[in-house]
Amino acid sequence: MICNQCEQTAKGVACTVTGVCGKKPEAAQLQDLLTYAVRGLSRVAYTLGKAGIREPEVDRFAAKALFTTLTNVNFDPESLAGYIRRTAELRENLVSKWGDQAIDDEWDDPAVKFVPAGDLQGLLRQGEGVGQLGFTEEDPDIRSLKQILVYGARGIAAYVHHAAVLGQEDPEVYQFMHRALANLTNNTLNLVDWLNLVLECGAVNLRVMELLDAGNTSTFGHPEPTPVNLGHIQGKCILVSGHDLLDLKMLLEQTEGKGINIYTHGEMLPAHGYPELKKYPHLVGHYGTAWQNQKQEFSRFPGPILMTTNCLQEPRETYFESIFTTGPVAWPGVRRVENGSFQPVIDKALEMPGFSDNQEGQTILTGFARNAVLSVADKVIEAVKNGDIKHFMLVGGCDGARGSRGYYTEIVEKAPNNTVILTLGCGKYRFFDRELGDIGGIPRLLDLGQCNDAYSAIQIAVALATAFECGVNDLPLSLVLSWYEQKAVSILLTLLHLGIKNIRLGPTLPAFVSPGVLKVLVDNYGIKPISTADADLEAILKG
Ligand code: SF4
Ligand code: SF3
Repeated sequence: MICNQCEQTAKGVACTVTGVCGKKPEAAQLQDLLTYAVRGLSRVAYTLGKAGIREPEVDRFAAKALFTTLTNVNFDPESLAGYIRRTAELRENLVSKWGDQAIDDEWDDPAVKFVPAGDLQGLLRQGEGVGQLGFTEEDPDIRSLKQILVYGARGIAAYVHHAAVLGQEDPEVYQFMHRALANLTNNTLNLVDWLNLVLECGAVNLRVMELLDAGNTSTFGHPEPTPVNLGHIQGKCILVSGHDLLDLKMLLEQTEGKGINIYTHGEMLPAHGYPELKKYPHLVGHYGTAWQNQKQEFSRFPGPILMTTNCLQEPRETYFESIFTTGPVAWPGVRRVENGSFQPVIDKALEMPGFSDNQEGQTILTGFARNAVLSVADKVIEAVKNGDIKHFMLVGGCDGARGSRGYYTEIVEKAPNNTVILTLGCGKYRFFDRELGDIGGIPRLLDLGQCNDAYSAIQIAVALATAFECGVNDLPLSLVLSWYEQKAVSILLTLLHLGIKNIRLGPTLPAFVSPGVLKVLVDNYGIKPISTADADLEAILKG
């Protein structure tokens, strides 16, 4: 196997024997084969799309299939084999329905004729044969750009799926997804074409984030600043992790009046700020600090755990029994919740002990999405003008296992009192419970939400730039980002598409960015790796 798509890749180069994430070679081969099969499907869908022919079922399935290839989402060979077969079937359906219109001869792609083997062993052999997309390309920079595009498209696919379940879709987004994959075998593209395609991926992701924002706010209302308790109360309980707010809403409805308390974990924390979710009195608090302590915290939680998407390590045996997954998340032996019926999770909660006592916990704040922040924009602008706020730092992105992620804790702790820290994503668990006080009533630590809420952060930056009559790059705002998996790649591409400069990125740089491509990013965007918290803070504050 060869996989290099995430931040924790072995030796900073590639996982070759087994994944640092726990992905076995079998799952890796099947994910490669699935991506190959989706490429074939996309080649056909792209051709039809150019003629104005769209098949929403194909579009949605392609996005979900790509989503399953993200880090930590699907390690289940049987599940992956099912996706592979369905992908080929959908492609064949398109070809038989639309005939000649489904195939153009602009360039060939053998994936268009891919026939899945009849059994798992056969699929594994096919997976080995196709290798990972982009690795066969000889030019290291084009290879790198192809990989960035595939990983960016995977990130887009995840956000597309989240937006689609909330009824927000745009055919143009699907068409780009198909075009991106279809072009992987187009040999007429040169380095500049590839660079443009990668930046376009960022532009399309901005549209997806906008759709997701519309889906979240129209379904759950605009987040409001909300205190969240980190303790627990006596009684039966369920822990919900991941990004899917609709799953949480359905679970809250189905547990109403059953004496079961619901706690958020990881990327679910911002759920507490949404009016249509916080109205449930049995959404009682937040438990756990994500990555570093996940194993211990999950083993100790006295109720079932619902994983609605990734951003977490695969389940370890100690708490295996109490885990349930939804959506595209599938791990071998772990039970899945299908069709929005959470009864198996509820039954498990009633069977497990629950918390035996009340524990008063610290209170933290969430819910500072664009509406909440912009409603006090006057106050913020005033504080900047009179010098009470000297600098904003967006310290956001992903969490992960690497010890050097302590940098993010340190830079937040050491930031002077006249700085405001904006955060989003699961990287906030490195500092989310720090008490940083406020500046004239404006909290110094503002939680904008999930990585899914990057649109909110962009809107806030754009509004500040408008207020100060300058560009976003001229604001007293620095971006200090942490990445882990492919959704972060798509967000980074969005920031580059917007022309955002001088981003600090860590804890390590992506293994799939070649020296040549890195040089382009450094020369044109001033992107830089994080160094030490002290040195970076000094440079940031010097401005
Ligand atoms: Fe390795 Fe990351 Fe790929 Fe897992 S997803 S196999 S850790 S590069
Ligand atoms: Fe990053 Fe997945 Fe959590 Fe969702 S993109 S923040 S790890």
